Amino acid sequence: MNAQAERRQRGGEVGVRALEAWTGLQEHCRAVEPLHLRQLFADDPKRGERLALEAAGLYLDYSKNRITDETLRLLLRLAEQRGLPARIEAMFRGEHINVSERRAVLHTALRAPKNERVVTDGTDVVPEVQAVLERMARFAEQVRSGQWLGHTGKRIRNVISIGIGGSDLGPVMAYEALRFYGERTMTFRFVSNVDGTDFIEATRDLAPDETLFIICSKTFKTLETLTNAHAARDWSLRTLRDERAVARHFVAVSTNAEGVAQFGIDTANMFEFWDWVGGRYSMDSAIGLSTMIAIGPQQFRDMLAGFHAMDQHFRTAPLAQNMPAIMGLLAVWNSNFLGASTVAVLPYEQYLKRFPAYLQQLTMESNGKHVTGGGERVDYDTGPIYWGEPGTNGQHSFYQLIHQGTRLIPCDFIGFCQTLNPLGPQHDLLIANVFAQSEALAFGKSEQEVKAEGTPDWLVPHRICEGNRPSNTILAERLTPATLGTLVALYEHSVFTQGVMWDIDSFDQWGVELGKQLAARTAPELESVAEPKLAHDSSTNALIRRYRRLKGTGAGARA
Ligand code: G6Q
Repeated sequence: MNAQAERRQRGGEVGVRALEAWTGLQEHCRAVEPLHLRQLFADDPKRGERLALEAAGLYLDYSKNRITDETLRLLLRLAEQRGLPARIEAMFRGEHINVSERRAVLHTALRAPKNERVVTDGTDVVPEVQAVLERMARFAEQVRSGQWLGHTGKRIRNVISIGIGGSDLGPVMAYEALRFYGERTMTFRFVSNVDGTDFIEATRDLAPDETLFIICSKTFKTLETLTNAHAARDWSLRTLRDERAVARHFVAVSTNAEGVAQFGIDTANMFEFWDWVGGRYSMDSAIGLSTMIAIGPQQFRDMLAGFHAMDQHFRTAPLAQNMPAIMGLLAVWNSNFLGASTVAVLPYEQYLKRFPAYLQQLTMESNGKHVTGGGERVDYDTGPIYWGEPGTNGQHSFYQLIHQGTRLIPCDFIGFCQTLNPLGPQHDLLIANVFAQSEALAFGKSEQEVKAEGTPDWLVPHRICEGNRPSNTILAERLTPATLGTLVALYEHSVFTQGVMWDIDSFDQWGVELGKQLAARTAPELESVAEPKLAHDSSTNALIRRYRRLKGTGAGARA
């Protein structure tokens, strides 16, 4: 029997749930559950201003959460008992906080100013980071200015970034988010899926002699990326008909120089990053090369400065005024104490249309864990499910369930005070919807109000909105490269805070690794001409046989 099971048998809780702050929150939750946000706001006319924070240009209104001052006190106590300040320092100082991979977690060094020292394993990593940034900048300028020519002497007009997961979602999201600032004379596309459609559709209208591929892969071993990279090479060489063309049309971003060379890309055309940068934390490393080509080196630096501003705030602000810490603690409250199993992220900004998808990886790959850092099975829920869509579109579909369904779904509303594309009354209408939605979710529509509108009795229950549905509202002045950096860093550190509360390793991803291995075993069974000997479960065996038969290679295919 392991230590955890033994303790359970003795009737004791383990780890996190045994903390006095955790049990205090459980107890306190019973007092909060009957409280309605209507009452909480009525009792404290200043609540909306009091429960709000400003940091690095972002404003967070968290007053529409189902909390009291006592909730906050207990959550902050939990953060203290879980040692959050020391954990923050350990991360920034390059300690090996990614325990299962025995690595430092230093995405914060990617945006540290030139004069800062960040030492891990005896090396100051800032000079290396800056050197790569400078190489990226030189290359990006050459491509943008037309100095970097393709094999036939034509300028590069198209950039296709090939990668998947952490080597794709950040660049796609950032490209879309910063499109307003991007080079409009160039075309940027992203290929991630091993489904051939992704590659074919991304390239069908492009000329190979004007197209640059950036192959992004930390390991340079990922099946999808390498398969797409080979397809790209074939596509280029079919037209360019000269191996030497690879040097002008392919660059790589990786930690694996050997793998890059083996693929046939000159390592002089490789932009490096390091094992202490996790895939989902890498959009501000060389993985962001496509972003830098799109918006230019200076604006990329502005984005890094935005990240850094939030890093500084997270590292130095007292917990009670610490925006990522508060957001992370509220997420723990909503999920572990109020029982919410999902969070909706609702950006009211069309340019952030890929932000929810980006956050899904950041949050769910980081905190979708079932054991503690020490390897014990947790006996509480960890990372909730993140999802979302840009507003106002979602209002005409899934918001119904948020307003009147039986499940509690905390929402993060994100809005900007200035639009990048003024058009009549549209921006005011957009933002009016942010405020109206969070208001309606919090306060609802009571029976009395519904009746006062002359609603017939039989219809009243259908029209009642109970309210008391929690939300955060994040407001910024304007979407800029810096704001984007600040916003991403806010979520990164909120995720970290949650991981610390749950005592899990937010920086490994063994589930993803399993997926990578399984496909590698099954692919040859689908491809082989000879009938393979299948040793899977009966469901998988039957699916494989059916697929082989219908694709025309399996037993009886021609029968
Ligand atoms: C991210 C994960 C995962 C990874 C991809 C791509 O944190 O580790 O999404 O980014 O599997 O891996 P490579 O960059 O090694 O190709």
